[in-house]
Amino acid sequence: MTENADREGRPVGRRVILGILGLGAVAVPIGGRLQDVTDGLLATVSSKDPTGLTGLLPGGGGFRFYSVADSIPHRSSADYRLTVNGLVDRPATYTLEELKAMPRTRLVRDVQCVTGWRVPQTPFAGVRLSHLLETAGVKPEARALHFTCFDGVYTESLTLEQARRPDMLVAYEMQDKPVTAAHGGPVRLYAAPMYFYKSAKWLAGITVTDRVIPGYWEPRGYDIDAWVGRSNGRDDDSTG
Ligand SMILES: Nc1nc2c(c(=O)[nH]1)N[C@H]1C(S)=C(S)[C@@H](COP(=O)(O)O)O[C@H]1N2
Ligand SMILES: [Mo]
Repeated sequence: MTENADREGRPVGRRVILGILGLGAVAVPIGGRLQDVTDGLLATVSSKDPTGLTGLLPGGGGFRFYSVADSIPHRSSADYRLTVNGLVDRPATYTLEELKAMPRTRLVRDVQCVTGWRVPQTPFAGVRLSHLLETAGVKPEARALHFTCFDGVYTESLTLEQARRPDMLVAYEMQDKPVTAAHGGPVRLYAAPMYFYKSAKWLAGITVTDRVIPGYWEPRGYDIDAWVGRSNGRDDDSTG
């Protein structure tokens, strides 16, 4: 398979999704063994979409699959860990069970990708970022959060003030089911009031920092403060 470049000239790996399209099956070889992709990564591959490698997820009610990495990273529920560190009094690493034992929040909001597609009224459940921050004890000089992913590539950021909002979740359920590997499971971020690129999939680490470290897409042209309807050129209604 060839590597394609999108319209801004960045290389986008397409081997995996094209392999999946070729297979037309719900099991794909990743890391040398077959793994279930319950969503079934079929249908379209858009070369015009600047936010990466995409494919429609048929069972997903209009969701598209996005990954800037070449493959779907996979971590079992048992092996999953989330690290919270940086400018905190009590750095910690949590298992999925430990996250599920924390106060649970379920939100039903619209999912809005910056490229235009939208999935209305999607349930997400998990633990509030604010709860994890309170548990960790944020130091006075802290200003922001830096998120890392176990795809080894993607990163995101929020200011501390944004992260403390009640609609910012570390989510382990999406559409009232465990977050699938394709959707970033076992655990992804869900930044409800922001464009979906803020909702980092395959979440591995939260580092509290003294300044915003722009995320993956942000040096590539998207706003750091990604409020739906108020950023990425939407302020002046120039792009609808
Ligand atoms: N790790 C990681 N997280 C990511 C992305 C990505 O490429 N890698 N893409 C973002 C973008 S642009 C969107 S629209 C959503 C897509 O989530 P979905 O694949 O569950 O539809 O994930 C966001 N989080
Ligand atoms: Mo997106």
